[in-house]
Amino acid sequence: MSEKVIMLGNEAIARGAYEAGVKVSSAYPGTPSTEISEYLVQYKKDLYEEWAPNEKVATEVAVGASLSGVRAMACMKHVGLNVASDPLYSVSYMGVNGGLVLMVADDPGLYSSQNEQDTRMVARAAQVPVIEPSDSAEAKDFVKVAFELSEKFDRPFIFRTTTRLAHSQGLVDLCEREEVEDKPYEKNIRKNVMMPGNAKLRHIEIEKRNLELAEAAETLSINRVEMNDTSIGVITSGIPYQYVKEALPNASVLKLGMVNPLPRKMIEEFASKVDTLYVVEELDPVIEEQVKSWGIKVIGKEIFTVQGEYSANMLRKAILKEDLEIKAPAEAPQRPPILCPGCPHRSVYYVLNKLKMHAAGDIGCYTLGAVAPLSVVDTTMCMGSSISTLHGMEKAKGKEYIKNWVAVIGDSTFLHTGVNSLMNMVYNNATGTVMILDNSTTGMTGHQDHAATGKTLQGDPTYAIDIPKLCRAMGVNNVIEVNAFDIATLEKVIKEETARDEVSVIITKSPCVLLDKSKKPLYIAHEDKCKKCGMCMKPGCPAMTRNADGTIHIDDTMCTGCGLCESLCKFDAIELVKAGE
Ligand SMILES: Cc1ncc(C[n+]2csc(CCOP(=O)(O)OP(=O)(O)O)c2C)c(N)n1
Repeated sequence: MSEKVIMLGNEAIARGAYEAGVKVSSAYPGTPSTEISEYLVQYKKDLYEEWAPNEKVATEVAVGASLSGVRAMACMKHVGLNVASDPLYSVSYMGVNGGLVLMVADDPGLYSSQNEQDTRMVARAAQVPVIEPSDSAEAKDFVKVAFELSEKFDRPFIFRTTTRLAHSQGLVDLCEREEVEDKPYEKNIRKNVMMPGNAKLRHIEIEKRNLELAEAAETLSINRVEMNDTSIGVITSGIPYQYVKEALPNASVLKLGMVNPLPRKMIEEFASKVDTLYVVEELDPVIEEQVKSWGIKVIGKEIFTVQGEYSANMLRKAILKEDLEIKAPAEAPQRPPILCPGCPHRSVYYVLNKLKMHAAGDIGCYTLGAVAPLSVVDTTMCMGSSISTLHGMEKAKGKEYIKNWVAVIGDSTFLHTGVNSLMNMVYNNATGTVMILDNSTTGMTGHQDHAATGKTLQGDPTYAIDIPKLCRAMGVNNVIEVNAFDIATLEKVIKEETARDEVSVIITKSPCVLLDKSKKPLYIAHEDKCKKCGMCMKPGCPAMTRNADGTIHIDDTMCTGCGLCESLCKFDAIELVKAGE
């Protein structure tokens, strides 16, 4: 008998992969995709899963596993697919042996991303088919469909989700794992060695396969028509399908489970049966533009936005012209992001701020060094970019120009793509100071291990890459390690290193405060000794507030006992009253 359970979208994808007989999964964390890999760990008896240093590596690992004959996958967020786009475009030509699926999560509404790009656009450019579920049940079941189609049509597939699906729950019907037999490895140089002569032929081949897949899309059960009242017809897919069903329960709907390639005949037929046709898709007009290119009259982005998430109310307003005040889908009180109390990044930024330094920033918790009162981070673009941005400035303006600049990068981000940029600095005789804010984890995405933490995704101990040694091995002569909370030493070292005419790396090593589960030290502020000078407030710790008379109060429910405020108080008004355990 089947078992029904409630699952998060990402949990359902992991379950789907297990049931589909996947044998290898490689991933790099990225909200909202991260939990797929974390849920996969429960199946480690049957399935190998790992964190790779970045998405390109993860994709190539999955390609290797597929070539060897097993079902394999790689997981990432939408911007991760950009990092993986080099293998993506080529494996699109190569095709697969064992089924190959990339799980890619988009983030309409930018809950936790640096841009709002639409993976379906990338997939179209790379000519990779895309499957998109609308709820947890489909998230699980469609994974199997993706693997079957991948093998049948010899194409890698993208399995696209969005934040709303990845992080909402739904009922799922559990099935047994399908034991998929490994396919024999076949040496096939024409298919798998992408040099021009072979790639030319493969391009012809995949154009053919795309047509075959588009033909098959006409009868795929995951593309379905729900015929109802014919005055309004809607073509939709993914999470927007749920909004359509809620706002327009009587409308006719063409629900697409495969969004690339599209079933043209099915769409034409559906269009011919309804009076007014809409395409409801979040982000880019991917379906809409294709449908319009076939001469079909359809309403889309003329009335719907290309930004953010949709909602049922938004559709009611746009289509039914109901007079509604549209609120954001989840209307929580505004809470700007802020570094946690006790975060080791705060003291680093405090010192940089004091020294009036600029930072070329990167992506991670430490991006919050851009926020007042620290306001040190001047740029943030994409993972690994801090070091190369600083390098570009130096090459443009000379070494004196960057003497009041540093690059700041986290440990996970350094291993992701920062390493290459540091290599570039050394190779090109650069000057400049790189600060690696090493908190021993991938903090921003929820504490995933990485190549320098000494633990694998499966929980096994492993060699921890030694970041200082790695920097020295690349030829950086000045590698200095400092405790992030030792602000006096930090100040001295930053002054010394930024004055050099060589590359230097300062590694501030202090674990993320949320990793430490021990009892915290307790500090109190003595109102009678407080001179209201505000020095202790400069780092912007959220555990510190001013009383009505201007003296300081430490909220002991928030304080983690890092001691930064105590080290800044010249009047002994802040006292350690109980040591940590
Ligand atoms: C290409 C890409 N992949 C993944 C992410 C998601 N992501 C944002 S920051 C980050 C790493 C943060 O870890 P670390 O550099 O160690 O800094 P911390 O947050 O711990 O301070 C990740 C994986 C992303 N934004 N871009």
